[in-house]
Amino acid sequence: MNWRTRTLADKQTLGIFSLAVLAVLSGLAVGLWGCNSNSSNPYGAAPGPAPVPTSPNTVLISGYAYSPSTMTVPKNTTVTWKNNDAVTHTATSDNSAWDTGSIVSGASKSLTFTTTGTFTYHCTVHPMMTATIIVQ
Ligand SMILES: [Cu+2]
Repeated sequence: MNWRTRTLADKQTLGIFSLAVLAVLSGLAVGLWGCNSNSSNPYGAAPGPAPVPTSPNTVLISGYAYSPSTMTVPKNTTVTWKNNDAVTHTATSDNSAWDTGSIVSGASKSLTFTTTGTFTYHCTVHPMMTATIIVQ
């Protein structure tokens, strides 16, 4: 009677031990799978460079030049000049119809064009800087 009981007890112990081993092994397997899953997780990848925002009605002043040198916009469009140079510039209509005035380094000035026409303009500080706004 005693040996049977002990054998049964041993079997139960072995059974519990086996279950524990299985549990640990499956835990390891899940852990490894989890690690692999994390390392290949596309959401963990470093984000790419942020897209450069485009300003459709902006004239960039850089290197003593307006860019674009010719811009065509619909009537009532607000055009912005952004000065990326280290010196002050202006955007001044050749016929004196409009003038941004001084745009210091890093600053922007905006004008709204309410009449159609082709406007050549220049920088009063650097008259060799010229460009054109076409308002349709
Ligand atoms: Cu200038």
